[in-house]
Amino acid sequence: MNSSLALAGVLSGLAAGILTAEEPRPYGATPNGNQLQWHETETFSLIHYGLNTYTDREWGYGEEDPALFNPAKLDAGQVVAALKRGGMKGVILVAKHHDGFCLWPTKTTAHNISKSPWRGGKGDLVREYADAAKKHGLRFGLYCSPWDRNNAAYGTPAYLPVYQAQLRELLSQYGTLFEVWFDGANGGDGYYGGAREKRNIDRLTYYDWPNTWGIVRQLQPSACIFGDVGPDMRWVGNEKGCAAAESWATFTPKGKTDPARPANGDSMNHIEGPAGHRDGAAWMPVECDVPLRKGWFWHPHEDPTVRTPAQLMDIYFNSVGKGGCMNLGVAPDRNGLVCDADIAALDVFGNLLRTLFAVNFAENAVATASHVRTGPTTPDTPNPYAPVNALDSSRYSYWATDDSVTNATLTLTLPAVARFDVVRLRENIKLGHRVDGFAVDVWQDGDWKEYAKGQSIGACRLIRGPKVQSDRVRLRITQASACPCISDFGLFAMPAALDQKQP
Ligand code: FUL
Repeated sequence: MNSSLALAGVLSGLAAGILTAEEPRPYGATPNGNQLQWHETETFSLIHYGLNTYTDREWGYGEEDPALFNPAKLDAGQVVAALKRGGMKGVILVAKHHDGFCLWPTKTTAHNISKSPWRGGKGDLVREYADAAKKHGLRFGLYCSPWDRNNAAYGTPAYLPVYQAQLRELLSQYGTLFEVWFDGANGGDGYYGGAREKRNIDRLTYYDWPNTWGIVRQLQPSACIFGDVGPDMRWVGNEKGCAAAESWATFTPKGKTDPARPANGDSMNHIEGPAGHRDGAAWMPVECDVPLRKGWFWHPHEDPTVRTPAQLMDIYFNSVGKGGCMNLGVAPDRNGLVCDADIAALDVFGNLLRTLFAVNFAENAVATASHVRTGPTTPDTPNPYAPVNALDSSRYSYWATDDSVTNATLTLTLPAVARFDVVRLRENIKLGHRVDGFAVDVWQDGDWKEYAKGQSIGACRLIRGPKVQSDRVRLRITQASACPCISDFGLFAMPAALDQKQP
């Protein structure tokens, strides 16, 4: 639109007293650009692999011999390709777990991969994963455990510079990272250079989180930082990958000693992680981590514990479907490869996901709404808040109402009768969590029947109900803190293989 037309529109709107053509103001905390990209990533994997894989432990003591690490067939490409087929869009490698063994040739400690026989002591597993992720188009992230049961200095002030130097190496040598993971397990017994004792640290102060996080901000400005209580994403508070029935991306972390100054590990209220806080102070969405098998590391007898594709789908609905991300732990075996049992589960799950979202029955629907935000009124300018915006694939184009309207309906008339059992809703989260209550109705036997209802929508709300057949559906916004800005109203059918299985 040229500027004189725009001005004319503004003036005529003013004259009519109805002008709300400007974008709705954001409500409450909103995501930054890194967090938006994180939301779009939705599914990624956390890779645990190292000396524990060979000692059959979950938490190595820190005294393990690097000579144990010599996988002849290791192939990061095989792992990353399996993740990709399994529907994962990112991979986070545990570069150092609590046992302190570094999977890259660090200068900070001798307890690293160069002391192993693998690749003649010239190997760099972080490099191989970074390269494989790039090749297969997955985003890459790293986890470097703050707790280090090998390091003699752990528990004294001399350890922090070592840890920070490890982070600097990892954050400057392996390309762009989308996420840096700070684990909450900290302090306890360990080898500690031969001392073999218990060392406790003050979780609030020991790691100097403001400056340690500052290293990430400086070296990887586009990475999100994960910790128990932020700063960018919060832990879901369980290792089942399961957020609360109503989950909010907003959260107000509380510090133990100073509620106004939370710090990682000082996770007084991580118990509130599954639900978050409506109107929480920060946009700190929920990351739902869960291992594919019982343990995070591979163990010889845990094949029977591999989660079934149906269970993985439940996890997806309880994480991505609650506005968070699903972080699925995958553990390469002693060959450094994803084993057959895990491949089978990942392959089926990935296919189910692709099948589920292959057809959106709402795509070519006619969308009408009880209220539509007043937009520019020139004939050649489509209203940017039109109902049809809830049907395209953009997360940021949206249907909105005028500021004063917080109860409204969006009705879809489908091109044909469809049989569906999954509804997907999204708000344009650039404008915050606005909706507090909604219902979905389906037109059946000449009347509207309530199909589902809930409170939170946010980045993504997936609802799985009984199979119904209809050509008309309706979203009712029953309560909102600011005018609704709905970017998606989609309808899908669960693949036949999962038809009978309700979460
Ligand atoms: C936990 C760790 O203690 C586990 O070993 C694993 O790394 C998991 C992802 O986080 O806190």
